[in-house]
Amino acid sequence: MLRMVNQCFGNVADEVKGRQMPVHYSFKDIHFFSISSPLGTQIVQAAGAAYGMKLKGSKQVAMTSFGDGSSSEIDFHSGLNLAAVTKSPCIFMLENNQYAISVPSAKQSASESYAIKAAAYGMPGVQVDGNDVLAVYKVTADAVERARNGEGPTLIELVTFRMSAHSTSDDPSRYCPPELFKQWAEKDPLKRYEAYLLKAKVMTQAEMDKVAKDAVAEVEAAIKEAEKNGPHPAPETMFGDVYEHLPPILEEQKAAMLKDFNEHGVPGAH
Ligand SMILES: Cc1ncc(C[n+]2csc(CCOP(=O)(O)OP(=O)(O)O)c2C)c(N)n1
Ligand SMILES: [Mg+2]
Repeated sequence: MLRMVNQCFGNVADEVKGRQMPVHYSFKDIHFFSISSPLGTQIVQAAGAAYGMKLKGSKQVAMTSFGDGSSSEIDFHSGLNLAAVTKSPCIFMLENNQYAISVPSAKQSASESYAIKAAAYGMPGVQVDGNDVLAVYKVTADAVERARNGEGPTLIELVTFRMSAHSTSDDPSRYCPPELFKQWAEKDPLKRYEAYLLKAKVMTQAEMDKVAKDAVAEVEAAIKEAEKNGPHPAPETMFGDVYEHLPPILEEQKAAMLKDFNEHGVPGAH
């Protein structure tokens, strides 16, 4: 949790050194690769990684997720085609939450579903209720098994709804009928799963309340801890991680930037 909050803050302990937008988490040790701000980038990256896994003969599976909006990017075509033609162990999770910022699905795609697009690439396409935790688990587990058995990629369309704005600069009341929020509130996946767990006597209400309370406490503790870390990574870190030996032109730029920083503080602040 702390690692995630450090990334959101882009502080001195952020493992990606403040180079990514918030929620673009990346954890090398657990093979969790960041999403990308340019939509769809991760689709081709996942297909490439999956092909590499296949060539190495590993039993790993690459899984990537993206929104309905990314299905219109050329990366969607390139990634799905590459994975299918190479029969790579890749799972494409398309979160169809009905909107790409303000663009409704009907203006995004003329296909009868997103899942159906898989047929053209020669891979299975599965449409699932994205608000049903167990259904999502089942179709994902099946896709992992297919991938591990050498049967290639799967496209999974998770049908859901975006219950809030795309971002803080978005206002869904300008384009989204209010009754949709009411309808989809009834299908809240957490409430549904809680109801199932109660009915199946897997957990009691008190146990579930404790899980929810503990989760909030964990996030709050991580935020307090992350606030103790320095506000941003040292400016010279932006020159690292690309070259083993920095080329002279970049050495020059680094020296000029550090001189400026030492005289005026944070770049852009003067
Ligand atoms: C290549 C590219 N084009 C445009 C954008 C601007 N943009 C950011 S998010 C977004 C819509 C994404 O749709 P979706 O993934 O369905 O997101 P949702 O609104 O459901 O959160 C767009 C067009 C971008 N980030 N990258
Ligand atoms: Mg969307």
